[in-house]
Amino acid sequence: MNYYESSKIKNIAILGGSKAGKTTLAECMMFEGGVISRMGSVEDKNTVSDYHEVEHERQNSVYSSIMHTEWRGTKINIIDTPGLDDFVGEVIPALRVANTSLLVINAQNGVEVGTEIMMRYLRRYEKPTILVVNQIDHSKADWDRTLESVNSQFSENVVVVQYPYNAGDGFDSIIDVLKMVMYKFPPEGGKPEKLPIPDDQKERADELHNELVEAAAENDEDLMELYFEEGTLTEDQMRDGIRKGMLSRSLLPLFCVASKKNMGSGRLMGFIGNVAPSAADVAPEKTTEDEEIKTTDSDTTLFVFKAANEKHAGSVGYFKVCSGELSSGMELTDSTTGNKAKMNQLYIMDGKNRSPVEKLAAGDIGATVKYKGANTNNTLRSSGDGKKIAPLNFPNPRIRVAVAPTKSGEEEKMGAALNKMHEGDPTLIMELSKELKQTILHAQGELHLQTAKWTLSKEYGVEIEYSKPRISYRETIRAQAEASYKHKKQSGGSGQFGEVFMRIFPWTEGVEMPTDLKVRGQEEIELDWGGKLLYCSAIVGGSIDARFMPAILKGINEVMEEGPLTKSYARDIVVIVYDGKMHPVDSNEISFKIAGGRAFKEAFLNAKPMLLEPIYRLKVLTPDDYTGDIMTDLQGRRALVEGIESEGSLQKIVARVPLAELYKYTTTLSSIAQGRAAYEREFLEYAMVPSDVQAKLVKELAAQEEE
Ligand SMILES: Nc1nc2c(ncn2[C@@H]2O[C@H](COP(=O)(O)OP(=O)(O)OP(=O)(O)O)[C@@H](O)[C@H]2O)c(=O)[nH]1
Ligand SMILES: [Mg+2]
Repeated sequence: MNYYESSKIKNIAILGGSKAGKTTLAECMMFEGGVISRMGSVEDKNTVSDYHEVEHERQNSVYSSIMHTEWRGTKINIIDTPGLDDFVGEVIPALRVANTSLLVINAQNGVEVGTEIMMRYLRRYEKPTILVVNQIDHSKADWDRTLESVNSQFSENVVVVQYPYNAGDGFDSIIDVLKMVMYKFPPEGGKPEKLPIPDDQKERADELHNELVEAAAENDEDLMELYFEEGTLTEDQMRDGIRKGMLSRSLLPLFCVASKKNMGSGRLMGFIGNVAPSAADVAPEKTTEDEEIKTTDSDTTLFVFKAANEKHAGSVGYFKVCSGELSSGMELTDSTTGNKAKMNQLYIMDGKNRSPVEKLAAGDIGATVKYKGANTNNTLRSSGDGKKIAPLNFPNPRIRVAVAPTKSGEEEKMGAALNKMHEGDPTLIMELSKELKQTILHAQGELHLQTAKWTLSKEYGVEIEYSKPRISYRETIRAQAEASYKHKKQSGGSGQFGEVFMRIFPWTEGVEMPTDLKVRGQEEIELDWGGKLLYCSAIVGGSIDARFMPAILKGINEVMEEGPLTKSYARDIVVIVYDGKMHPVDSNEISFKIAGGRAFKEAFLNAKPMLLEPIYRLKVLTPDDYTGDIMTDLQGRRALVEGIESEGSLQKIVARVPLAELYKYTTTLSSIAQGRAAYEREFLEYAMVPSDVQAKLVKELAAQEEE
C-alpha cells in the first residue's frame, strides 16, 4: 500500500436518500480506480460496501462502510452511508471525518425527503458538497425535473458542471461545461471518448460555462478582477475558485453519472482529485477545550469515529489520523483511560477486507483490530497529554419500546449483546429501568428496531420480543394540606415513640414561605428522578430534637419514591415540619422515620394529588400535501401545535406531545405521508395529566401494579 501525504488524501462521505445508488457509485469508483477488478452489484449481493448479511437480505445499506480508491496519485477514502434515516447513527461519524460529501440524487425522483434530510445534516456540519445526479440512464430518469427540484429545494448556489446529452434509455453522453467537451461512453461504460460539444448544445453549454466561471470567480477578489479583465478564467483558476466556494459552501457543483453502467465516475474522481478540498485544506479538528489540532502538528492524534464488532475480524476501531503521522508499532496513550496502546496492527479497510499498512499521514483513515480501547469518540495521542477531540454528537432517540427475551433466563445474555451493539451504534440505547420494571430500548425508528432484532437473533443467538413500554409518570400536589402522625409501640423493654406535624404545599421556583410559621432551616433537595423537595423545619421549643430531622426526611423520601397515588415518583413539594413530640426514653430514629412517612402520605393524599407526564417536543418535516393529515392525527394525540413554518420546500410542524401518545408514531407518520415525512423529538418537561385521563390512568397503573 502506497503512502499518501495529507494534501493527496480526500475523504469523501457518500450521502443521499434511500436507493439513490450510493453503494453502486462507491463500487463503481473503486472499479474505476483499479482497486477492484470487477464491479459487484447490490442485486448480486457482492458489492464491497454492503457486506453484512442483513444488508444482503434487505438490499439496503444498514452500516456505513469504509473503502478507498485511487486517482492519479490521490487517495480517495470513501464512506458509503445508508440512505434510510433510521440509520443516521452511521451517517454522523462519516460526516465528521469527511472533507467533502457527495450528495447522490436519483434522477428518477429528483430531490426526495431523504435527500432533503441528508442536506440538512450537510448544512449543520458545513460540509463541502458535490451533488451527483445518478441513474441518469434509467428509463424513468428526468433531468429537467431533477434540476428543477434541486434549484427549488436547495437554497444553496448549485452550479451545473455536467448535464446529460441523452438521459434515459440509451444514455451514453454527458456534456461537461468545465472542460467544455462531450464525453461519450462505450456501451460497457468506463473510459469515454472526448468529443466536441454538438452544435445544438453549444449555446446552452456556453451559458452554463459562463455561469460556472462567474460562480468560481465570486469566491475570490483576485479571481474576480482577473475575470473582469480577461472575460474568462483558465481551468486552474476555475478550480481554485470552485474549491474556495466549496469550502465556504457558497458553491455546490453538480455532476451526473450512471454508476450502474460505470459512466461518469472517472470524471467525478478527477474532479475530487483536482478540485475537492483535501485533508490539508479543511478546518482542523478541535478538542473538547476548543483547541485546534492541525494536520501539521507533530504530535500524532487518532480519533476513533467508529467501533464495530465484525464477524471476521472481531472488534475493529476505525480512526482518523487528525495530526502527525502514524506508523506501525508506535505507542500512543488513550486520552480517556491513560492506557498505553501499541499500534501493531494497522490496516486500511475496503469493506470487510483489510490491507496492512506501515504508515498513515494526517488526514488519512485507518483501522486497528482487536485493540480493546478502540471505542467510539476515543482519542489517542503520542504525547499522552490527555487532549481529547470533541466527541461526535448523536441525535436523540425517536422511538422507545420495551424489550424482553422470549426465553426467560436470557435477560443477561440479551443485556450483554445490546451493550455490545451500542458500542458500534451509539443510537441504539438500552436502559434497564428499575422504575418501570422493564428494559427499554431507545432507537431511531421501526427499521432500526427490526435490524436490532435481526442482529440479536443471527449474531448473538438471542430471540427477543418488543412490547409497549410503560411511561415514567410523576406525582405531585396542587394544594396545601396538613397532617400529623403518632408512632407509638410498647413491646416488652424499650418502646418506640415519635410524633410529627407537617404542612406540605406545591414547590415552584421562588416559592414563598407561609407567614404563620417561622421557618428556621431549609434544605433544597434535587431529586434523582427530577424535580425538587424543599424540606423545612419550623420547630419551636425543641419539640423534636434536630437529630431526628434526617430520620423524618428519610421517611418522606421513601414515600416519595413509592408515590402514594400510583407508585410513581413524587416531586416538587415543600414540606414544613412544624411540631411534634418526643419521649425521653422511647424516641429513636426509626420512630420518627415511620411517623414522618405516614404523616407525609396522609398530607399528600389530601393535597389534591395529581399525575404528571413527560412531554416531548416533536418536529415533523413533511411535504405540504400531508400537513393537514399530520395535524389531524396530532390532535388525536393530545398534542399542542406550537407552529408551522416552511423549511425549503417542506413544512415543519412543531408540537408538544405527551410521550404516552407517541407509541408507534413512526409507523403512523410513515403511512400518512407515504414515507416522505421525518421527525425528531426531545424531552421537554413534565406536565399535568388532564383529569379525565388521570382517572383512567390511576386505575390502569393500579392494575399494572397488581400484576
Ligand atoms: N439504472 C440504474 N440503476 C441504478 C444505478 N445506480 C444504482 N442503481 C440501482 O438502484 C438500486 C439501489 O442502489 P444502491 O446502490 O443500493 O443504492 P443506495 O443509495 O446505496 O441505497 P441505500 O444504501 O439502501 O440507501 C439498485 O437496484 C441498483 O442496482 C444507476 O446508475 N442506474
Ligand atoms: Mg447503499
